[in-house]
Amino acid sequence: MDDCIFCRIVSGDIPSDVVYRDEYVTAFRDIEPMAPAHILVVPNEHLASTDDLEERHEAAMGRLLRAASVIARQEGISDFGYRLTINTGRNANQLVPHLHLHLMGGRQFGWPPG
Ligand code: DGP
Repeated sequence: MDDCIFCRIVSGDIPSDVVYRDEYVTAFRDIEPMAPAHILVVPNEHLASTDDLEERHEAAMGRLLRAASVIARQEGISDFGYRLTINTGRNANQLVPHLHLHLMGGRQFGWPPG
């Protein structure tokens, strides 16, 4: 999608700090980090949110989670733990309408989330 910022990052049209890429997903550092490590993992195919998921996306979604685990090790945040978050829609404050998994680590998080 030409007007989707994350599609343009996936295609390399917009520069970003990419930390992982494969045939299903791309991961890059969040431009407004909320933790010492804050990475977004996105499907290469445009999907607005988890609300658009169909059976054919299961492989990509499996890879999304596995990539997060690989990147967490790569970033050295696995031992102390990390948070994975997907915001879907208005009540969850989803700002970018291209499904993305936040991988955050390097500090203690609170629970419940705000
Ligand atoms: P969400 O609220 O879940 O939709 O989070 C969107 C995140 O995307 C937010 O943490 C900031 C990040 N973001 C927005 N635009 C850009 C961008 O152009 N580049 C990068 N690297 N991150 C972006």
